[in-house]
Amino acid sequence: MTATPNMLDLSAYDDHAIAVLGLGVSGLSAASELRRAGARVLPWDDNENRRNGAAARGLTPCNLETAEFGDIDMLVLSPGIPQGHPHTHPVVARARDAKCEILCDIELLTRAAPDARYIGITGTNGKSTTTALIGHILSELGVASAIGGNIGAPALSLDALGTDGVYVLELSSYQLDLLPAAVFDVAVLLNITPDHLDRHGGMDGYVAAKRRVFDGQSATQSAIVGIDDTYAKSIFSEVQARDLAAMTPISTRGVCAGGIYLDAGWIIDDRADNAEQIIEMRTLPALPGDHNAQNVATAYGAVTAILKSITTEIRAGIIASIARFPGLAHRQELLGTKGPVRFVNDSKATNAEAAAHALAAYENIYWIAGGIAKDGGIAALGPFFDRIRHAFLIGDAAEDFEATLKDRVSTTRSGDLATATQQATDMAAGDDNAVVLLSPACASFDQFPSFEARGDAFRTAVAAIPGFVTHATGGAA
Ligand code: UMA
Repeated sequence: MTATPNMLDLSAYDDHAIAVLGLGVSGLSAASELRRAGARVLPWDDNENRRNGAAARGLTPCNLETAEFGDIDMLVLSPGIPQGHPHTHPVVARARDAKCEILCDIELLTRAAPDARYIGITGTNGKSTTTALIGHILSELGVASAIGGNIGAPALSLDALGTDGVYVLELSSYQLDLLPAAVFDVAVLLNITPDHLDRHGGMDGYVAAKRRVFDGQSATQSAIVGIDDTYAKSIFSEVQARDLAAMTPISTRGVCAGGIYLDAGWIIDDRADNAEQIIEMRTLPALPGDHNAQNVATAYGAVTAILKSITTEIRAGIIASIARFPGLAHRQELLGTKGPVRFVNDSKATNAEAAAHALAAYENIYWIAGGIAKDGGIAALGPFFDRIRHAFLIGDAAEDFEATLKDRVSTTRSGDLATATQQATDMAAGDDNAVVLLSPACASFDQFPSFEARGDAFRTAVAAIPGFVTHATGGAA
């Protein structure tokens, strides 16, 4: 079957037998697109509802636990399916025994569009914001581009971009383990802290997966690496030993010779050894905090690395575009203001570690928190308690959080989000520099179907406050 202009050309897989295990977001998209291209797709999911959903789309399930892998060309594996730790999925074991290639949808994208250019972004934190920011800048510069991968849009759902197009792909450690041949023109590692350790058999496995973003790079590709943690810094040293086109260190801890860094509130570009001031972080209300300085410095580095030449006008365009970036919905999203009081939606903060970023980014915080707490609750947030003027507690965790905050932060058990929002607004009124912050440090499922629904409910509640003014650029995902 021939591809229409905007569709990826997967015709190379015409009549190939392709097993697809996992029929969630990425698997269903891959199975549908491969079938459209003429492949003989063998779709399977351990969840019967997912199988039925696929069947309703004309994808007839095939039990891969009994299929003959000797006759199958490749296995497209969903990233969430284990292939070593904490166990190996039996279908993966069968595919390996038959020497059947195992990969994910992102690898197929790179094979289907070999002439496009690719920016791959990984790291423990900040991947989504950096991916979205790079995509935003490229789009405002008029560069044909698309963002996808772990951020949400599955790789094979992206448009065909042509030779000069740029795919900006957020890569999880799971996906990096499923990219046998993909090489990124610009490979980005933001940072590494312990995460997903059960899936990688410990820290060494997790770091090894992250390192894969640089696999296959040579003299025509470049790398950008945050050097503020020991794991990423050590990878920087390893990759530096290769002869890449460019190698840029990123730091938010002051001067970083030859790199891009945060110093005295400014992002500085020292790649040409001239310490040029690029953008002042306080002019970016949608990107508060040092972690966002890392994201901005990295995005600036990635965009300037992928473009063929940077004129003064293009540089100015990049800087203006960063200033216009609205931020990601539900991630420290500035919703708007009422007088001097800012309202920030950080509903994505479903655990204490995520909430710590927001609490570190503001002072005079009127904090709305609670829901279903994770192990350890909010004990780890102690260093930020002095920034909290009052806590408005909702959901199942209210009692436990009140006990943790006792003697250090005054609290109100608000019960639900609408009540908490009203109470926080009333109390914050007249406090210059106040922030009403929804950063729950909890899952949402006791009161909402998802963190997105919780953030949307907060958006609705603040929009109804008399005198509330929506942030000019805020709100886009
Ligand atoms: N399944 C099985 N057997 C198993 C395990 C799962 O059949 O043993 C099936 C499930 O029943 C389900 C499907 O596999 O139907 C789920 O596949 P998946 O978990 O790989 O998820 P997708 O729905 O395909 O979404 C994936 C990413 N999910 C994961 O990596 C876990 C999404 O990242 C990504 O946005 C999407 O592809 C599009 O590219 C989400 C994520 O949570 C946001 N990522 C993790 C993170 O950010 O920490 C890594």
